[in-house]
Amino acid sequence: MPAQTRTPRKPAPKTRTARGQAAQSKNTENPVPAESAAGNPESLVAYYRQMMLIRRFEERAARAYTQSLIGGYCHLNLGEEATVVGLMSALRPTDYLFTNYREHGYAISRGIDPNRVMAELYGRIDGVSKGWGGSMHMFDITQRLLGGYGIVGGQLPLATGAALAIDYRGGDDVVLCTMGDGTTNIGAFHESLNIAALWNLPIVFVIINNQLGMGTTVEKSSAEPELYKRASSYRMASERVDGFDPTLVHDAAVRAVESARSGKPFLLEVVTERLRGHSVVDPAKYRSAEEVASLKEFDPVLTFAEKLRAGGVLDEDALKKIDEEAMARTAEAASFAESSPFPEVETLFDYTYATPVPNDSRRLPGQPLFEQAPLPNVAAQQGGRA
Ligand SMILES: Cc1ncc(C[n+]2csc(CCOP(=O)(O)OP(=O)(O)O)c2C)c(N)n1
Repeated sequence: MPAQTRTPRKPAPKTRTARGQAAQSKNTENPVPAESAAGNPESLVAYYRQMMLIRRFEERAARAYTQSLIGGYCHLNLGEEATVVGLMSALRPTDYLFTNYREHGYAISRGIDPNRVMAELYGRIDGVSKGWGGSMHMFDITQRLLGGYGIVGGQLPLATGAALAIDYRGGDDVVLCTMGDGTTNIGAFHESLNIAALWNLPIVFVIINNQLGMGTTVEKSSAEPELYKRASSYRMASERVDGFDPTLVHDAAVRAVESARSGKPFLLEVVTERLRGHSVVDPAKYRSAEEVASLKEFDPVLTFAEKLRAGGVLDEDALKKIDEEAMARTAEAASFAESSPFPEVETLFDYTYATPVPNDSRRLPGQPLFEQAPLPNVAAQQGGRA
């Protein structure tokens, strides 16, 4: 089979949106009222500070991976900083968050100590998941981050179930569940949206449309590339928003969260761009040199800094200071991670099963514990071959 090649994308439009597509669109099937997108200077600076922290944190994570300080898979939010910060700023602390494996920035923006996020990447006991989850499986009940999932679409039915639990118990919390554009072609996407709409569950499904599922474009993989329109099949309200400006993302997320809180689930599509490969080990050869060069235009940290400078919110010195603080905070997180011990192998099963299971790879949950039964005789089952 010939190697799969990508159709070169059209030259970048000036509006920094999905190429050739409208930046902000609504599904008029079930519209919700619009709000002002204007941000006050303090929140603009807070957004920028968070974005810069995520940027420097992810760059440091990439470096640590190449130094073998981080193992396993590692997917970064580089290019998605405005999207992450805008979304997280719309949640109450008691709302719930489910994400895919690209979640470091969400964990930080949700309020989890960057030291613990970095320690998890390093696989150390002070990590968010005590070192057993790694990059893709962060879980922190205190901040209501319910994972971090490596199976594409795996988080959607679980998030829908969490929304059902909220509804069943009569609370007014909301679940926000993020996914990539590629995930909208997984069966669980359709099953989850269908049941959420039928049962009026308090959930916002968010498509982080970075326009690529590994190396495949949305246009090549989705018969309806305007992904927010898929909500129409379920008579669900939906909206597409420009993910390069945190204030636009924030306002759209507030509308979506309000809708969900009033019992109307919502599908929000945020159009963004990932600046590097699918994971840190992907050289992204499916991108042309021309496209790589054009990515600078889509860098939300640079473009938002320019907006703040032009609007007189921050001058050059203030911007530089925020960057230096982000670098120092990231360096602190890296040294914290490096000095944290690795977990003991004996604790491997402690966080895997709800019932106690001896840490013995020959046993399975449900098998009698300890002395009651002999271990399965693997050698005998294999006809005597050990
Ligand atoms: C069920 C399943 N199929 C395939 C994979 C391999 N896989 C990992 S990430 C990925 C692409 C997903 O792309 P998208 O949903 O757009 O998310 P993004 O990586 O852009 O955040 C695939 C196919 C997987 N992890 N799970």
